[in-house]
Amino acid sequence: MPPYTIVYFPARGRCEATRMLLADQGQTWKEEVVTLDTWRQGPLKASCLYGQLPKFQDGDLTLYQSNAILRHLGRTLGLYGRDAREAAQVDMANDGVEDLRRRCSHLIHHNYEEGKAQYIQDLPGHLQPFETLLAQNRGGQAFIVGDQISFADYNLLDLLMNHQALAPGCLDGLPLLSAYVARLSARPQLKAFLDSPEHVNRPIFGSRKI
Ligand code: GTS
Repeated sequence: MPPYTIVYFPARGRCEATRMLLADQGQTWKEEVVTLDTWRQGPLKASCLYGQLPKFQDGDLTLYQSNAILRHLGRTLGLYGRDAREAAQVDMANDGVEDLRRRCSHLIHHNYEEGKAQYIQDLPGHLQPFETLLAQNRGGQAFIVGDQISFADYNLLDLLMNHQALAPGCLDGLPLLSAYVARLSARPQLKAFLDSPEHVNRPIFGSRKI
């Protein structure tokens, strides 16, 4: 039995970065897919610490909050920078990912038809900080921080791929980010996961707008 279990809705959402991390690190995990019907019945929601999913289990450790899950895996699998300085930079990058993820999620769930054009117009400004971070680290040829992959890379990669689905060409003016997406998604174990029906057939958002 794998030690990890992901309990989540049938979507990539806030779990695909965790899945990408686990797959790339050669880990296996169990999925417990929660349908909206089951969720609306109430008991599972009531049992969740913040009344939300994802829920994640690592053996007898139960975690909620997607970024806490990523950080836990970062600590335990050696994906949190080389030292305290890099760990702080990994946190900074990941918090930036979270800000844009929330912005995107708000668009999808609350303002899609009216807000999409403006969102796409503003997008380069929201992606530029990540291009800047790459430029500051080994000329953009490595990872978001340092010379080893971190949990923030998987989170950023997921966010960027989602935006490529929402706004094809959104990375065209951002050469380091474009190369970064191509380089990371070609990592053999990650590529195998990204090519798998499990990933391909899972919608980015449950509402299937993208
Ligand atoms: N901060 C939380 C995290 O990062 O895990 C947010 C979790 C969250 O918003 N979960 C949503 C949820 O459980 C689903 S999704 O936004 O990840 O798609 N919604 C159902 C509910 O009843 O709130």
